[in-house]
Amino acid sequence: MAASSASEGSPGSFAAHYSAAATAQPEQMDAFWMPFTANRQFKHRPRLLASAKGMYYRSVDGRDILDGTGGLWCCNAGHGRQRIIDAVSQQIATMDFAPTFQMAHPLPFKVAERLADIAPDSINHVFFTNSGSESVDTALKIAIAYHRARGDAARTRLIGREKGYHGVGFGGISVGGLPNNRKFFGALLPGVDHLRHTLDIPRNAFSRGLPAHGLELVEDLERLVLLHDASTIAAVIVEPIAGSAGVILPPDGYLKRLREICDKHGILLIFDEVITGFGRIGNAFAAQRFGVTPDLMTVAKGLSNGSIPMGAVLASDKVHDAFMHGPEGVIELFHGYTYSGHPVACAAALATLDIYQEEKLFDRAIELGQYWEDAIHALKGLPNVIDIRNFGLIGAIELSSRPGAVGARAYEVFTRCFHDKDVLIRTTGDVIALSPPLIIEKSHIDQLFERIAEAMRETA
Ligand code: PXG
Repeated sequence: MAASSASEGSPGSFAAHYSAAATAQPEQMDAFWMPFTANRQFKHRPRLLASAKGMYYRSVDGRDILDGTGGLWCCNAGHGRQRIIDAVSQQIATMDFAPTFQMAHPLPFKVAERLADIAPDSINHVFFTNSGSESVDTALKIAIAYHRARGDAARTRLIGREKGYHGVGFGGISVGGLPNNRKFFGALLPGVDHLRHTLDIPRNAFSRGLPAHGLELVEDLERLVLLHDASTIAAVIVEPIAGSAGVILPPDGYLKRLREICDKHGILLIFDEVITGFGRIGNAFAAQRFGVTPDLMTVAKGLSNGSIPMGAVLASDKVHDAFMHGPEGVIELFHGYTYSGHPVACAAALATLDIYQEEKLFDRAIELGQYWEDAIHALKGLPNVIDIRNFGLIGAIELSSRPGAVGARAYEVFTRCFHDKDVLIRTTGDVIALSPPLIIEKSHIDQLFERIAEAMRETA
Protein backbone atom coordinates (compact mmCIF):
# COMPACT_ATOMS: atom_id res chain seq x y z
CA MET A 1 0.00 0.00 0.00
CA ALA A 2 1.45 3.37 -1.02
CA ALA A 3 2.08 5.68 1.91
CA SER A 4 -0.03 8.42 0.35
CA SER A 5 -3.16 6.25 0.42
CA ALA A 6 -2.86 5.33 4.10
CA SER A 7 -4.44 8.49 5.50
CA GLU A 8 -7.72 8.66 7.40
CA GLY A 9 -10.75 7.56 5.35
CA SER A 10 -8.81 6.61 2.23
CA PRO A 11 -9.06 3.07 0.79
CA GLY A 12 -6.01 1.77 2.67
CA SER A 13 -6.81 3.37 6.03
CA PHE A 14 -7.86 1.53 9.16
CA ALA A 15 -11.22 3.29 9.07
CA ALA A 16 -11.82 1.97 5.56
CA HIS A 17 -10.84 -1.57 6.61
CA TYR A 18 -13.32 -1.44 9.47
CA SER A 19 -16.23 -0.14 7.47
CA ALA A 20 -15.55 -2.73 4.74
CA ALA A 21 -15.36 -5.49 7.36
CA ALA A 22 -18.78 -4.56 8.73
CA THR A 23 -20.39 -5.61 5.46
CA ALA A 24 -17.95 -8.30 4.32
CA GLN A 25 -19.25 -11.50 2.75
CA PRO A 26 -17.91 -14.90 3.89
CA GLU A 27 -15.87 -15.36 0.69
CA GLN A 28 -14.09 -12.04 1.33
CA MET A 29 -12.98 -13.38 4.70
CA ASP A 30 -11.52 -16.61 3.39
CA ALA A 31 -7.83 -15.70 3.47
CA PHE A 32 -7.51 -15.40 7.27
CA TRP A 33 -7.40 -18.96 8.65
CA MET A 34 -8.56 -18.19 12.17
CA PRO A 35 -7.02 -19.82 15.24
CA PHE A 36 -9.12 -22.07 17.50
CA THR A 37 -12.23 -21.05 15.55
CA ALA A 38 -14.91 -22.81 13.52
CA ASN A 39 -13.91 -20.76 10.48
CA ARG A 40 -16.90 -21.43 8.22
CA GLN A 41 -19.44 -20.89 10.98
CA PHE A 42 -17.74 -17.66 12.08
CA LYS A 43 -17.55 -16.21 8.61
CA HIS A 44 -21.28 -16.66 8.09
CA ARG A 45 -22.01 -14.53 11.13
CA PRO A 46 -18.82 -12.71 12.13
CA ARG A 47 -18.17 -11.01 15.44
CA LEU A 48 -15.85 -8.13 14.65
CA LEU A 49 -14.39 -5.62 17.05
CA ALA A 50 -13.28 -2.17 15.96
CA SER A 51 -11.93 -0.36 18.99
CA ALA A 52 -11.54 -0.64 22.75
CA LYS A 53 -11.39 1.68 25.75
CA GLY A 54 -11.50 0.91 29.45
CA MET A 55 -14.00 -1.89 30.15
CA TYR A 56 -15.53 -1.88 26.67
CA TYR A 57 -14.94 -2.97 23.13
CA ARG A 58 -16.80 -1.29 20.30
CA SER A 59 -18.05 -3.61 17.58
CA VAL A 60 -17.77 -2.68 13.90
CA ASP A 61 -21.52 -1.98 13.94
CA GLY A 62 -21.01 0.59 16.69
CA ARG A 63 -22.16 -1.23 19.85
CA ASP A 64 -20.30 -0.92 23.15
CA ILE A 65 -19.53 -4.42 24.36
CA LEU A 66 -18.71 -4.95 28.03
CA ASP A 67 -15.52 -7.01 28.21
CA GLY A 68 -15.95 -9.92 30.60
CA THR A 69 -12.76 -11.59 29.39
CA GLY A 70 -9.93 -9.03 29.43
CA GLY A 71 -9.59 -9.73 25.72
CA LEU A 72 -8.38 -13.28 26.27
CA TRP A 73 -7.13 -13.06 29.85
CA CYS A 74 -4.76 -10.31 28.66
CA CYS A 75 -5.88 -6.76 29.31
CA ASN A 76 -5.70 -6.62 33.10
CA ALA A 77 -5.39 -2.81 33.11
CA GLY A 78 -8.33 -2.38 30.73
CA HIS A 79 -8.17 -1.25 27.14
CA GLY A 80 -6.60 1.69 25.37
CA ARG A 81 -4.31 2.81 28.17
CA GLN A 82 -2.69 6.09 27.15
CA ARG A 83 0.52 5.38 29.01
CA ILE A 84 1.09 2.20 27.01
CA ILE A 85 0.13 3.91 23.77
CA ASP A 86 2.64 6.68 24.42
CA ALA A 87 5.42 4.32 25.49
CA VAL A 88 4.97 2.09 22.45
CA SER A 89 4.71 5.03 20.02
CA GLN A 90 7.79 6.66 21.42
CA GLN A 91 9.81 3.46 21.41
CA ILE A 92 8.95 2.45 17.87
CA ALA A 93 9.94 5.91 16.69
CA THR A 94 13.20 5.82 18.67
CA MET A 95 14.38 2.30 17.90
CA ASP A 96 12.11 -0.20 16.17
CA PHE A 97 14.25 -3.26 16.75
CA ALA A 98 17.55 -4.24 18.25
CA PRO A 99 19.03 -7.73 18.55
CA THR A 100 19.56 -9.34 21.93
CA PHE A 101 21.90 -12.10 20.74
CA GLN A 102 25.42 -10.95 21.66
CA MET A 103 24.01 -7.38 21.63
CA ALA A 104 21.37 -5.64 23.66
CA HIS A 105 19.62 -2.41 24.53
CA PRO A 106 18.66 -1.11 27.98
CA LEU A 107 14.98 -2.04 28.13
CA PRO A 108 14.97 -5.81 28.73
CA PHE A 109 17.34 -5.31 31.67
CA LYS A 110 14.85 -2.85 33.15
CA VAL A 111 11.82 -5.06 32.57
CA ALA A 112 13.65 -8.06 34.03
CA GLU A 113 14.50 -6.08 37.15
CA ARG A 114 10.90 -4.94 37.54
CA LEU A 115 9.66 -8.52 37.19
CA ALA A 116 12.21 -9.77 39.72
CA ASP A 117 10.94 -7.07 42.09
CA ILE A 118 7.35 -8.30 41.99
CA ALA A 119 8.14 -12.04 41.80
CA PRO A 120 8.67 -14.22 44.89
CA ASP A 121 11.98 -13.49 46.67
CA SER A 122 14.03 -16.34 45.26
CA ILE A 123 12.98 -15.63 41.65
CA ASN A 124 15.33 -13.06 40.20
CA HIS A 125 16.05 -13.97 36.57
CA VAL A 126 14.01 -13.48 33.42
CA PHE A 127 14.24 -15.03 29.96
CA PHE A 128 12.07 -13.23 27.40
CA THR A 129 9.79 -14.85 24.83
CA ASN A 130 6.86 -13.62 22.74
CA SER A 131 3.95 -15.73 23.92
CA GLY A 132 2.77 -18.15 26.54
CA SER A 133 3.51 -21.11 24.27
CA GLU A 134 7.10 -20.01 23.81
CA SER A 135 7.41 -19.42 27.54
CA VAL A 136 6.28 -22.98 28.23
CA ASP A 137 8.65 -24.55 25.73
CA THR A 138 11.45 -22.39 27.12
CA ALA A 139 10.72 -23.40 30.71
CA LEU A 140 10.62 -27.10 29.81
CA LYS A 141 13.94 -26.82 27.99
CA ILE A 142 15.51 -24.91 30.90
CA ALA A 143 14.30 -27.61 33.30
CA ILE A 144 15.90 -30.43 31.33
CA ALA A 145 19.10 -28.47 30.70
CA TYR A 146 19.28 -27.52 34.40
CA HIS A 147 19.61 -31.13 35.50
CA ARG A 148 22.16 -31.81 32.79
CA ALA A 149 24.17 -28.77 33.85
CA ARG A 150 24.34 -30.30 37.32
CA GLY A 151 25.50 -33.67 36.00
CA ASP A 152 22.07 -35.26 36.38
CA ALA A 153 21.41 -35.82 32.68
CA ALA A 154 19.01 -38.74 33.17
CA ARG A 155 16.34 -36.37 34.48
CA THR A 156 14.51 -35.66 31.25
CA ARG A 157 10.94 -36.71 31.96
CA LEU A 158 8.25 -34.02 32.11
CA ILE A 159 5.05 -34.32 34.09
CA GLY A 160 1.96 -32.30 33.19
CA ARG A 161 -1.64 -32.74 34.25
CA GLU A 162 -4.84 -33.91 32.61
CA LYS A 163 -6.90 -30.96 31.35
CA GLY A 164 -3.82 -28.73 31.54
CA TYR A 165 -3.30 -26.06 28.90
CA HIS A 166 0.21 -24.89 28.22
CA GLY A 167 -0.10 -23.39 24.78
CA VAL A 168 0.35 -25.04 21.44
CA GLY A 169 4.05 -25.74 20.92
CA PHE A 170 4.99 -29.42 20.83
CA GLY A 171 6.28 -29.16 24.40
CA GLY A 172 3.11 -27.45 25.56
CA ILE A 173 0.69 -29.89 23.94
CA SER A 174 2.75 -32.82 25.18
CA VAL A 175 2.56 -31.80 28.83
CA GLY A 176 -0.92 -30.38 28.26
CA GLY A 177 -3.94 -32.53 28.89
CA LEU A 178 -6.69 -31.40 26.52
CA PRO A 179 -7.43 -34.24 24.10
CA ASN A 180 -8.45 -32.02 21.16
CA ASN A 181 -5.17 -30.13 21.35
CA ARG A 182 -3.18 -33.38 21.22
CA LYS A 183 -4.93 -36.03 19.19
CA PHE A 184 -4.43 -34.50 15.73
CA PHE A 185 -0.70 -34.01 16.07
CA GLY A 186 0.97 -37.38 16.18
CA ALA A 187 3.13 -38.89 18.85
CA LEU A 188 4.14 -35.65 20.61
CA LEU A 189 7.19 -35.53 22.89
CA PRO A 190 8.35 -38.81 24.38
CA GLY A 191 8.94 -39.17 28.09
CA VAL A 192 5.90 -37.25 29.29
CA ASP A 193 3.32 -38.31 31.84
CA HIS A 194 0.33 -36.66 33.49
CA LEU A 195 -1.13 -36.17 36.94
CA ARG A 196 -4.86 -36.56 37.32
CA HIS A 197 -6.88 -33.35 37.07
CA THR A 198 -8.69 -31.89 40.06
CA LEU A 199 -12.15 -31.17 38.67
CA ASP A 200 -14.68 -33.01 40.82
CA ILE A 201 -18.15 -31.59 40.30
CA PRO A 202 -20.02 -34.32 42.20
CA ARG A 203 -18.11 -33.50 45.39
CA ASN A 204 -17.31 -29.82 44.92
CA ALA A 205 -20.19 -28.28 42.94
CA PHE A 206 -20.88 -24.62 43.81
CA SER A 207 -17.85 -24.33 46.08
CA ARG A 208 -16.97 -20.73 46.84
CA GLY A 209 -13.26 -20.24 46.29
CA LEU A 210 -10.99 -23.26 46.58
CA PRO A 211 -12.75 -26.62 46.71
CA ALA A 212 -12.61 -28.57 49.95
CA HIS A 213 -12.31 -32.02 48.36
CA GLY A 214 -9.49 -33.50 46.31
CA LEU A 215 -6.26 -32.81 48.17
CA GLU A 216 -5.47 -36.53 47.92
CA LEU A 217 -5.15 -36.17 44.13
CA VAL A 218 -1.76 -34.56 44.59
CA GLU A 219 -0.41 -37.89 45.79
CA ASP A 220 -0.71 -38.98 42.17
CA LEU A 221 2.78 -37.53 41.79
CA GLU A 222 4.07 -40.19 44.17
CA ARG A 223 2.48 -42.81 41.90
CA LEU A 224 4.38 -41.42 38.90
CA VAL A 225 7.60 -41.31 40.91
CA LEU A 226 7.12 -44.98 41.76
CA LEU A 227 6.45 -45.80 38.13
CA HIS A 228 9.27 -43.83 36.51
CA ASP A 229 11.68 -43.27 39.41
CA ALA A 230 12.50 -39.75 40.53
CA SER A 231 15.94 -40.01 38.91
CA THR A 232 14.28 -39.75 35.47
CA ILE A 233 11.95 -36.81 36.20
CA ALA A 234 13.03 -33.26 35.38
CA ALA A 235 9.97 -31.20 36.19
CA VAL A 236 6.28 -30.96 36.94
CA ILE A 237 4.32 -28.20 35.22
CA VAL A 238 0.87 -27.07 36.34
CA GLU A 239 -1.35 -24.05 36.04
CA PRO A 240 -2.03 -22.86 39.60
CA ILE A 241 -5.59 -22.39 38.34
CA ALA A 242 -6.33 -24.07 35.02
CA GLY A 243 -7.99 -21.58 32.69
CA SER A 244 -8.57 -22.96 29.24
CA ALA A 245 -10.05 -26.24 30.44
CA GLY A 246 -12.83 -24.21 32.02
CA VAL A 247 -11.42 -22.86 35.28
CA ILE A 248 -10.28 -25.75 37.45
CA LEU A 249 -9.23 -24.76 40.94
CA PRO A 250 -6.62 -26.47 43.10
CA PRO A 251 -8.12 -28.16 46.15
CA ASP A 252 -7.17 -26.36 49.34
CA GLY A 253 -3.54 -27.27 50.17
CA TYR A 254 -2.83 -28.98 46.82
CA LEU A 255 -0.10 -26.67 45.56
CA LYS A 256 1.75 -26.62 48.89
CA ARG A 257 1.79 -30.39 48.95
CA LEU A 258 2.88 -30.52 45.30
CA ARG A 259 5.86 -28.36 46.23
CA GLU A 260 6.73 -30.70 49.09
CA ILE A 261 6.64 -33.80 46.93
CA CYS A 262 8.76 -32.12 44.24
CA ASP A 263 11.32 -31.08 46.84
CA LYS A 264 11.42 -34.54 48.34
CA HIS A 265 12.36 -36.02 44.95
CA GLY A 266 14.54 -33.26 43.47
CA ILE A 267 11.94 -32.43 40.81
CA LEU A 268 11.61 -28.85 39.57
CA LEU A 269 8.18 -27.24 39.91
CA ILE A 270 7.00 -24.98 37.10
CA PHE A 271 3.95 -22.76 37.55
CA ASP A 272 2.36 -21.74 34.29
CA GLU A 273 1.12 -18.29 35.31
CA VAL A 274 0.14 -17.11 31.84
CA ILE A 275 -3.38 -16.36 33.06
CA THR A 276 -2.91 -16.21 36.82
CA GLY A 277 -0.06 -13.69 36.63
CA PHE A 278 -0.32 -9.93 37.03
CA GLY A 279 -3.05 -9.66 39.58
CA ARG A 280 -5.71 -11.96 38.18
CA ILE A 281 -6.29 -13.55 41.58
CA GLY A 282 -4.69 -10.87 43.77
CA ASN A 283 -0.97 -10.38 44.48
CA ALA A 284 1.34 -10.20 41.49
CA PHE A 285 1.29 -13.95 40.96
CA ALA A 286 -0.64 -17.00 42.10
CA ALA A 287 2.63 -18.15 43.68
CA GLN A 288 2.27 -15.38 46.24
CA ARG A 289 -1.47 -15.65 46.64
CA PHE A 290 -1.11 -19.36 47.42
CA GLY A 291 2.17 -18.98 49.31
CA VAL A 292 3.98 -21.54 47.16
CA THR A 293 7.18 -20.67 45.28
CA PRO A 294 7.95 -22.63 42.13
CA ASP A 295 11.39 -22.95 40.53
CA LEU A 296 10.23 -21.53 37.21
CA MET A 297 7.22 -19.44 36.23
CA THR A 298 5.88 -18.82 32.75
CA VAL A 299 4.08 -15.56 31.98
CA ALA A 300 2.72 -13.66 28.95
CA LYS A 301 -0.62 -11.90 28.30
CA GLY A 302 -0.88 -9.41 31.20
CA LEU A 303 2.86 -8.74 31.03
CA SER A 304 2.20 -6.17 28.30
CA ASN A 305 -1.53 -5.81 29.00
CA GLY A 306 -1.96 -7.75 25.75
CA SER A 307 -0.85 -4.72 23.76
CA ILE A 308 2.30 -6.14 22.15
CA PRO A 309 3.10 -9.86 22.08
CA MET A 310 5.44 -10.70 24.93
CA GLY A 311 6.15 -13.56 27.30
CA ALA A 312 8.79 -14.52 29.81
CA VAL A 313 10.15 -17.30 31.96
CA LEU A 314 10.99 -16.27 35.49
CA ALA A 315 13.69 -18.42 37.05
CA SER A 316 14.87 -18.92 40.59
CA ASP A 317 18.44 -18.22 41.59
CA LYS A 318 18.91 -21.96 42.04
CA VAL A 319 17.98 -22.73 38.44
CA HIS A 320 19.74 -19.75 36.88
CA ASP A 321 22.95 -20.15 38.86
CA ALA A 322 23.31 -23.79 37.84
CA PHE A 323 24.01 -22.57 34.30
CA MET A 324 26.55 -19.92 35.23
CA HIS A 325 29.59 -22.16 35.40
CA GLY A 326 32.45 -23.03 33.06
CA PRO A 327 34.46 -20.69 30.87
CA GLU A 328 32.94 -17.20 30.62
CA GLY A 329 33.10 -17.20 26.85
CA VAL A 330 30.74 -20.16 26.50
CA ILE A 331 27.04 -19.58 25.82
CA GLU A 332 25.26 -20.97 28.87
CA LEU A 333 21.86 -21.69 27.27
CA PHE A 334 21.53 -22.38 23.55
CA HIS A 335 18.06 -20.94 23.28
CA GLY A 336 16.40 -17.66 22.36
CA TYR A 337 14.05 -15.91 19.95
CA THR A 338 14.81 -13.12 17.50
CA TYR A 339 12.28 -11.05 19.40
CA SER A 340 13.38 -11.95 22.96
CA GLY A 341 13.35 -8.58 24.71
CA HIS A 342 11.93 -6.71 21.72
CA PRO A 343 12.22 -2.97 22.40
CA VAL A 344 8.58 -2.14 21.64
CA ALA A 345 7.30 -5.02 23.76
CA CYS A 346 9.62 -3.96 26.59
CA ALA A 347 8.30 -0.41 26.39
CA ALA A 348 4.75 -1.76 26.59
CA ALA A 349 5.68 -3.94 29.58
CA LEU A 350 7.31 -1.09 31.49
CA ALA A 351 4.28 1.14 30.99
CA THR A 352 1.99 -1.74 31.97
CA LEU A 353 3.94 -2.48 35.14
CA ASP A 354 3.82 1.23 36.02
CA ILE A 355 0.03 1.22 35.69
CA TYR A 356 -0.32 -1.93 37.79
CA GLN A 357 1.79 -0.37 40.51
CA GLU A 358 0.32 3.14 40.51
CA GLU A 359 -3.27 1.97 40.39
CA LYS A 360 -2.60 -0.88 42.84
CA LEU A 361 -4.31 -3.25 40.44
CA PHE A 362 -2.85 -6.34 42.11
CA ASP A 363 -5.10 -5.57 45.10
CA ARG A 364 -8.29 -5.42 43.03
CA ALA A 365 -9.01 -9.15 42.86
CA ILE A 366 -8.83 -9.32 46.64
CA GLU A 367 -10.84 -6.12 47.23
CA LEU A 368 -13.54 -7.18 44.78
CA GLY A 369 -13.28 -10.93 45.36
CA GLN A 370 -16.24 -11.23 47.71
CA TYR A 371 -18.51 -9.06 45.57
CA TRP A 372 -17.52 -11.04 42.47
CA GLU A 373 -18.11 -14.34 44.28
CA ASP A 374 -21.57 -13.31 45.50
CA ALA A 375 -22.51 -12.00 42.07
CA ILE A 376 -21.53 -15.12 40.19
CA HIS A 377 -23.03 -17.53 42.72
CA ALA A 378 -26.34 -15.66 42.43
CA LEU A 379 -26.66 -17.39 39.03
CA LYS A 380 -27.16 -20.74 40.74
CA GLY A 381 -30.61 -22.04 39.85
CA LEU A 382 -30.67 -20.62 36.32
CA PRO A 383 -31.47 -23.18 33.62
CA ASN A 384 -28.89 -25.96 33.11
CA VAL A 385 -26.32 -24.63 35.60
CA ILE A 386 -24.44 -27.57 37.15
CA ASP A 387 -21.54 -25.76 38.80
CA ILE A 388 -20.17 -22.30 39.54
CA ARG A 389 -16.51 -21.76 40.37
CA ASN A 390 -14.62 -18.61 41.36
CA PHE A 391 -11.33 -17.33 42.69
CA GLY A 392 -9.97 -13.78 42.60
CA LEU A 393 -11.39 -12.16 39.48
CA ILE A 394 -11.87 -15.47 37.70
CA GLY A 395 -15.28 -17.05 37.37
CA ALA A 396 -16.82 -20.04 35.65
CA ILE A 397 -20.39 -21.15 35.11
CA GLU A 398 -20.69 -24.72 33.93
CA LEU A 399 -23.80 -25.79 32.02
CA SER A 400 -24.99 -29.31 31.41
CA SER A 401 -24.28 -30.39 27.84
CA ARG A 402 -26.98 -31.08 25.29
CA PRO A 403 -27.05 -34.79 24.43
CA GLY A 404 -24.47 -35.45 21.72
CA ALA A 405 -23.54 -31.77 21.40
CA VAL A 406 -20.92 -30.81 23.97
CA GLY A 407 -20.33 -27.07 23.87
CA ALA A 408 -23.40 -26.15 21.84
CA ARG A 409 -25.37 -24.71 24.74
CA ALA A 410 -22.58 -22.48 26.05
CA TYR A 411 -21.75 -21.39 22.50
CA GLU A 412 -25.34 -20.25 22.08
CA VAL A 413 -25.11 -18.24 25.29
CA PHE A 414 -21.86 -16.73 24.02
CA THR A 415 -23.30 -15.65 20.64
CA ARG A 416 -26.46 -14.32 22.32
CA CYS A 417 -24.31 -12.36 24.76
CA PHE A 418 -22.32 -10.83 21.93
CA HIS A 419 -25.07 -10.05 19.43
CA ASP A 420 -28.00 -9.26 21.71
CA LYS A 421 -26.64 -8.39 25.17
CA ASP A 422 -23.50 -6.44 24.26
CA VAL A 423 -21.23 -8.43 26.51
CA LEU A 424 -18.14 -10.48 25.69
CA ILE A 425 -17.72 -13.78 27.48
CA ARG A 426 -15.54 -16.79 26.69
CA THR A 427 -16.70 -20.36 26.50
CA THR A 428 -14.86 -23.64 26.44
CA GLY A 429 -16.94 -26.77 26.15
CA ASP A 430 -20.05 -25.90 28.17
CA VAL A 431 -18.20 -23.68 30.60
CA ILE A 432 -18.61 -19.91 30.54
CA ALA A 433 -15.28 -18.47 31.72
CA LEU A 434 -14.90 -14.90 32.94
CA SER A 435 -11.75 -12.88 33.55
CA PRO A 436 -12.57 -9.18 33.35
CA PRO A 437 -10.02 -6.36 33.37
CA LEU A 438 -8.95 -5.65 36.95
CA ILE A 439 -10.23 -2.08 36.61
CA ILE A 440 -13.77 -3.47 36.75
CA GLU A 441 -16.15 -1.67 39.13
CA LYS A 442 -19.07 -3.12 41.06
CA SER A 443 -21.53 -1.55 38.63
CA HIS A 444 -19.84 -3.42 35.75
CA ILE A 445 -20.00 -6.66 37.71
CA ASP A 446 -23.76 -6.14 38.17
CA GLN A 447 -24.17 -5.37 34.49
CA LEU A 448 -22.06 -8.34 33.42
CA PHE A 449 -24.03 -10.92 35.38
CA GLU A 450 -27.43 -9.38 34.60
CA ARG A 451 -26.72 -9.65 30.90
CA ILE A 452 -25.26 -13.15 31.11
CA ALA A 453 -28.25 -14.28 33.19
CA GLU A 454 -30.65 -12.91 30.56
CA ALA A 455 -28.81 -14.77 27.81
CA MET A 456 -28.84 -17.95 29.89
CA ARG A 457 -32.59 -17.69 30.53
CA GLU A 458 -33.19 -17.32 26.80
CA THR A 459 -31.09 -20.40 25.97
CA ALA A 460 -32.81 -23.76 26.21
N1 PXG B 1 -0.26 -21.32 29.24
C1 PXG B 1 -1.45 -21.02 29.73
C2 PXG B 1 -1.78 -21.37 31.14
C3 PXG B 1 -2.39 -20.35 28.93
O1 PXG B 1 -3.60 -20.07 29.43
C4 PXG B 1 -0.76 -20.37 27.14
C5 PXG B 1 0.11 -21.03 27.99
C6 PXG B 1 -0.32 -20.08 25.76
O2 PXG B 1 -0.17 -18.74 25.53
P1 PXG B 1 -0.13 -18.16 24.03
O3 PXG B 1 0.28 -16.74 24.25
O4 PXG B 1 0.90 -18.93 23.29
O5 PXG B 1 -1.50 -18.34 23.47
C7 PXG B 1 -2.03 -20.02 27.61
C8 PXG B 1 -2.98 -19.34 26.69
C9 PXG B 1 -9.06 -19.42 26.97
C10 PXG B 1 -7.76 -19.16 26.30
O6 PXG B 1 -10.08 -19.14 26.42
C11 PXG B 1 -6.61 -19.23 27.03
C12 PXG B 1 -5.38 -19.06 26.40
C13 PXG B 1 -5.31 -18.78 25.05
C14 PXG B 1 -6.50 -18.70 24.33
C15 PXG B 1 -7.72 -18.89 24.95
O7 PXG B 1 -9.09 -19.86 28.11
N2 PXG B 1 -4.27 -19.19 27.17
